[in-house]
Amino acid sequence: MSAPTDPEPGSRDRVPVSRRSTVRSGGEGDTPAPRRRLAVLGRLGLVLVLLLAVVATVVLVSRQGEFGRDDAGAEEIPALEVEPAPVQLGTVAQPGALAVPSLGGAPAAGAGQRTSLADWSEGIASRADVPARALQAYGVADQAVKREQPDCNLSWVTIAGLARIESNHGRYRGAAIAGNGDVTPRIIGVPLDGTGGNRTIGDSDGGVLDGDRVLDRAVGPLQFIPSTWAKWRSDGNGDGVADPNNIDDAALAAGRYLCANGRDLATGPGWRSAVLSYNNSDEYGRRVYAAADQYARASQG
Ligand SMILES: [Ca+2]
Ligand SMILES: [Ca+2]
Repeated sequence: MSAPTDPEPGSRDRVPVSRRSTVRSGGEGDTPAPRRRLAVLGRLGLVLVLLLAVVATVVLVSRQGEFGRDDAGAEEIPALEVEPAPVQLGTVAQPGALAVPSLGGAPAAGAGQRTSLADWSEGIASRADVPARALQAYGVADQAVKREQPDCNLSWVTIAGLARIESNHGRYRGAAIAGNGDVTPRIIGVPLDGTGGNRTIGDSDGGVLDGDRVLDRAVGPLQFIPSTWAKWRSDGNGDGVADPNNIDDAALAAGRYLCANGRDLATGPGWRSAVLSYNNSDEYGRRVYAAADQYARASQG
C-alpha cells in the first residue's frame, strides 16, 4: 500500500489565458460623427468589461471545482527540485545524523524538555534550510517511534527527507507551520484519477480530508492518502486530534508507517523497503535519500 501521490506532476493548474479582443472598427467609408463614435466606443468598453467579468468568473469557478476550497493545491511538485542521489537503493542504509536529544515520557515533548529540542532543531535549521518547527516534529516522532519500535532504528532524517520531497516541509506554495504544528493553507494533492503516473483512487473520505467526494487526494505535509491516514492516523502533538494537516501528527504517522512490517532502517534493504512503501519508485527513493543525506551532513555541522 502506498501512502502519498506519485512525485511526478499529475496535472497542472491551467488558468485560461485571456484573449485579445477581436472587436473591429467600422469600414473606411462609414465614419460616424464624433458623438456617435464616442457612443460606439462606450458600448465596446462595456462589452469588454462584461467579457472580462465572464472570464474572471470562469477562472474562479474552475479553480473552486478543482480544489473545492482555497488551499495549496499541488500543481507544482517540490520533488522535481531535488536531484536523485547517485546511489543504488538496497545498498545504502539510512544516513547517520545528529541524534535527537532524549525527550522521554509521552510522544509530545513536555515544557521542561523544550529547551534541548529547541536548541537541537534551531541548530540544524540554520544549516539545512528546514524550518525549526518542522525539525521539532521529526525529532519528537523519532523519539516516539524509537520507544515503540526500537529495532526499526528510525531516524528523524528519513522523515525529513520524505517531507522535503512531499511538501518542502509544509512550505509548499506559501504554506506555513503554526506553533501548534498546523500547516496552512492545507496542502492537498492532485486528484488521483489515473493520469500523470498516479493510480486511480476513488473517494474514501467523503471529501472530509481532501475536499474531493469523487476521488481521493494526498493530504498534508507528508501527503497521506485519506485511506492510508485512516489506518495510520496519529496524534503527535498530544492535543487529542489526529490531523494529517498537522506536521506533528503527520510526522509520527509517517514514522510508524515507515517502520511497518518489522523493517530495520539501519539496513540497506530495510531503508529501501520503507521509503518505497511510501512511493514505489526507485527515482523517488533516490530523491529522498539525497535530501536525507544532505540533512544528515548539515546536522553534523
Ligand atoms: Ca476524497
Ligand atoms: Ca494532534
